Amino acid sequence: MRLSRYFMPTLREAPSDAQIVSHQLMIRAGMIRQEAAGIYAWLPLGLAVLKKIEQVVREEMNRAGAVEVLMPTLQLADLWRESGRYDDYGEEMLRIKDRHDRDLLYGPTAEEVITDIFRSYIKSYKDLPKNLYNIQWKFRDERRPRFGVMRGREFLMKDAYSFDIDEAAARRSYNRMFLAYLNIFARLGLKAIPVRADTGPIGGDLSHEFIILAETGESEVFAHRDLVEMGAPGPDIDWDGDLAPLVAQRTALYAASDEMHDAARFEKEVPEAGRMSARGIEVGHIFYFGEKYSRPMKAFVTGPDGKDVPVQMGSYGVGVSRLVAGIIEASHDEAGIIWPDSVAPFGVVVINLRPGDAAVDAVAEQAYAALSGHDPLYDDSDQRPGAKFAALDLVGIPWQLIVGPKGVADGVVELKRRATGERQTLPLDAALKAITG
Ligand code: 5CA
Repeated sequence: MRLSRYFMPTLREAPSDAQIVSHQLMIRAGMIRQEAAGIYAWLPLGLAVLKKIEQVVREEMNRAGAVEVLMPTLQLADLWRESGRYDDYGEEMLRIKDRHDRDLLYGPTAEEVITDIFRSYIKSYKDLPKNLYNIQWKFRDERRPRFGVMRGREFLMKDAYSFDIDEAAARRSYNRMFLAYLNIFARLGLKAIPVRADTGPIGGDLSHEFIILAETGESEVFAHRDLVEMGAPGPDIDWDGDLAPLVAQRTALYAASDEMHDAARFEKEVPEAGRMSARGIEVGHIFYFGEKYSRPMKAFVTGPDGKDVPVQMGSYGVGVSRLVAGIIEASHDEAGIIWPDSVAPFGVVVINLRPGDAAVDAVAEQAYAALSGHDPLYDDSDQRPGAKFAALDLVGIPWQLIVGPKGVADGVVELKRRATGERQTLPLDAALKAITG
């Protein structure tokens, strides 16, 4: 992509209502634009990151055996009347009437819709287990939308739903998601702590939140330090095997969000040096709630003994748009964003310091072409070098390959790694090799 044709409206100053660093940087980098309170347009750079995160989430869900669907944003109120949640959900639900005076709503989550889909097709234990997910916009009319896309009203969520014949099988599905979540967050360069959590309006008796540490987070977590240091299980585990030990290894160590925190237990179970309390951002939340929706909505399956039983369900959410902000909170410096390679909007930017100079143009174009497999941005704009460097540090592309007249005369370019600030002067071939590995 040539910067001269792209749309990357960077700003020198953040608006005064942007209180946290991710919100400030997302606005300054030209990633999002607020259209109404808690409702954002995603500009090209923001959209590129959002799509990358979405893809990481999708790959890890598929690996864990989940299957993608796409449900509508608008849902029938009648489905929510069946589950009993239509009235309970309260003012966070955006209620809409169509031209026939039918009650619709903009989905804040999709347990009812997926249960309706499930019950229309699946009648036997032989077709279980199933895990269906979608990555779709949700709307919650939050009382206090704030911090940009961190707490929006319209936001992108990955929501998965598991269906099993009995509780033991449902726990296996829960464990699969628990471990898949750790892998997702690790691939995004994040350290996520699974903590016991309250189930709120989703319901159920077993639930974990996944929290990444950040001072600006809205949640408070209390945890054993060893859990924070424990790595993700990695992709190569046996997804159909017994995952309980891997989960138990992690759930054995104390970790709780503020609503579930038990100070006495914390002090008893965790030696003083191992106690950690910190603020964090909830980026995922998983629930096991059994029959809460299947019983009232009559999603029954026939078991091996010929008896019909309500299917056992769980649901599993990831805040995809929130993660864009969460990653920035975890990875930035005074100059701007530092994207992990896995979600960077571009892999590399080729910076032409003197567009119009035939020799410099030739080298820059050659570099741009050679990097075509690495999502390159080509800064061919005629801004002064200082302004280019400031804007490109701000948007956080992992590699900067700088082509200027002096270097070209000497047969070299400059290569800068955004994360460390490390710079090297080297021949173009060597620079390309460093980037492409
Ligand atoms: N049905 C379940 C799981 S699919 C559910 O809705 N869970 S949830 O309410 O915890 O939301 C899942 C994730 O969406 C949260 O962990 C959070 O990361 C994200 N999320 C929730 N509300 C917002 C919001 N207002 N803005 C941005 N992200 C949000």
